[in-house]
Amino acid sequence: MEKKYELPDLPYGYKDLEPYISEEIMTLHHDKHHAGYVNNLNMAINKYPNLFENNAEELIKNLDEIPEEIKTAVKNNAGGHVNHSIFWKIMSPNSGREPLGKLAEEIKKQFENFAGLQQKFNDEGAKIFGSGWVWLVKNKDGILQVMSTANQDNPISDGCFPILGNDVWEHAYYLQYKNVRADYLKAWWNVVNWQEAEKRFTE
Ligand code: MN3
Repeated sequence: MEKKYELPDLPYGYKDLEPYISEEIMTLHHDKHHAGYVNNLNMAINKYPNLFENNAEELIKNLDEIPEEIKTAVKNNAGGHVNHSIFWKIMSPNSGREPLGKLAEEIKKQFENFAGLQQKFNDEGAKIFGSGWVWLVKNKDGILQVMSTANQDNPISDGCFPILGNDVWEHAYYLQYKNVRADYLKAWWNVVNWQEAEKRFTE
């Protein structure tokens, strides 16, 4: 079987985000969950190998062009691959703890201050029923906005560009935070990679 899509390495060690995200969670999350999305995506696309020309972002931007037989598999697994590839990069053991540069200015403009963004983002993340993601995106008009998506959907399917995203599937936090998703959402800010966020915002 051709294997076009590949699991990226974590840009830091499995235990480097402790105490906020445990080594056990990071290991399972990357090596089992993300790897599963990549494998399932390769299996689906292998039925229509001409689609291997598309990177995973292109697949989920153009779901209308995916054959019906594999559309759901592509939506879920290309979405899972894209979402997690972003997620690992926008976290870091050297967080900086505060937004930087142009992004920091824009956060002030849209949310009054950093705390305003955190509040809105955490509320949105807490509200998600079942599995999904909470995002800070640049919307179609270039304005910062907090939004959520269900399952492995990504804002780029709605024409928005994700700056930050937090995974609120139970596999992302349950082993450490149990049912208290709100504590995970709060702790997560300690590992946000603000340099990467600024890069995404200005690119
Ligand atoms: Mn996940």
